[in-house]
Amino acid sequence: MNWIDLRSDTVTKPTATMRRAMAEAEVGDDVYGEDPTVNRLQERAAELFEKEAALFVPTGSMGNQLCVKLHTKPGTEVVLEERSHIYNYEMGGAAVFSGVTVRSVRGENGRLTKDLVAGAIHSNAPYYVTPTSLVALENTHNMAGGSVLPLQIAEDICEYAHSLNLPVHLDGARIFNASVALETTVAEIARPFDSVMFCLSKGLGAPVGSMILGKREFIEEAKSWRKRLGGGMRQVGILAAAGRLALEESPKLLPDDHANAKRLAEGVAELRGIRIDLETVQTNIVIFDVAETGKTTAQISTGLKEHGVLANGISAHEMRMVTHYDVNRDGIEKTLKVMRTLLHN
Ligand code: TLP
Repeated sequence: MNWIDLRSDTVTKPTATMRRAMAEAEVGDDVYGEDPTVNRLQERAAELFEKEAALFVPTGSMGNQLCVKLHTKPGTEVVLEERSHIYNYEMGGAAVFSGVTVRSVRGENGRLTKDLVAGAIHSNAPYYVTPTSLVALENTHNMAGGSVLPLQIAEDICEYAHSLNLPVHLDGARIFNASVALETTVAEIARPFDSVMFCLSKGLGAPVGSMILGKREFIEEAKSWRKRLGGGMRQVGILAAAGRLALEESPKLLPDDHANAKRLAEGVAELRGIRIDLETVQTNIVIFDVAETGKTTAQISTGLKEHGVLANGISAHEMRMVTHYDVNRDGIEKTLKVMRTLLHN
């Protein structure tokens, strides 16, 4: 079946051009630093993000966890948003690899502010209070519906944290979506942060891979930790070749994904029993509440699947649909038609 797969933008398949580039990639042993395709990707990412250096890593989770590890010491605390990926979907990695605890704060639409962060930070507190070692933000915020963190808010948080000598990490898994929505460059979004992680393998369509960016020394140390965790890869230029195309070509396609998400959101907003705040749909993620439809998300997922549409619940009453280049406008209209049938609208 030709599925309309809205479970995530991680399901995107590499394009024909990516596959060709992968087949033809010039490769070497990247543990020796000898893979020219990986080296070019890292140099290009650093240039694009205006950071000193970049490192190709297998996954976004590993990228985030490497940054948490390098910024913190065991027995300290990371301040982050309650629904953030680092906290909820990295399997306690921060506790396991870095020995840190987490202080989570709820931000409206996933947005932390300087005041919220300031209220959560322990700095210059008595010795028996768990000290904060890191602030971590997420832009776009996945579980807050792909919402965007405005530049000024990020800047204020970073300035405040830096005034206390605390580093700030950005989980920018979907930073290119943020850059489209904010109409600015990824370098501008990344500017106040000490480290940034972004994914090549989500809406940008590469089959595998994420990158972290920061100061040269930080990235050198990250390379050692990547190896220690078993992430030292060999002829990985095969993947970096797809990553390079994802980086250069795919951002141009993201506005279509955002327009499709908007259409999808407007369509579901018309259905009886569905609650959605259209203002929050700013990028490629649509989250809506089905509590008043009389159906659970599991029932809706099953119903959709019977009609060729894949979408997951993120709780008993909230569904998430993510648009990407493998679903076109017809797929969105078909999804809405199936939703109307399922909910008897
Ligand atoms: N997100 C996945 C799931 O893990 C939830 C998805 O389908 O959206 N940061 C953010 C903000 C993410 O959304 C994700 C993946 C990651 C990090 C981790 O990336 P990977 O899956 O490459 O480890």
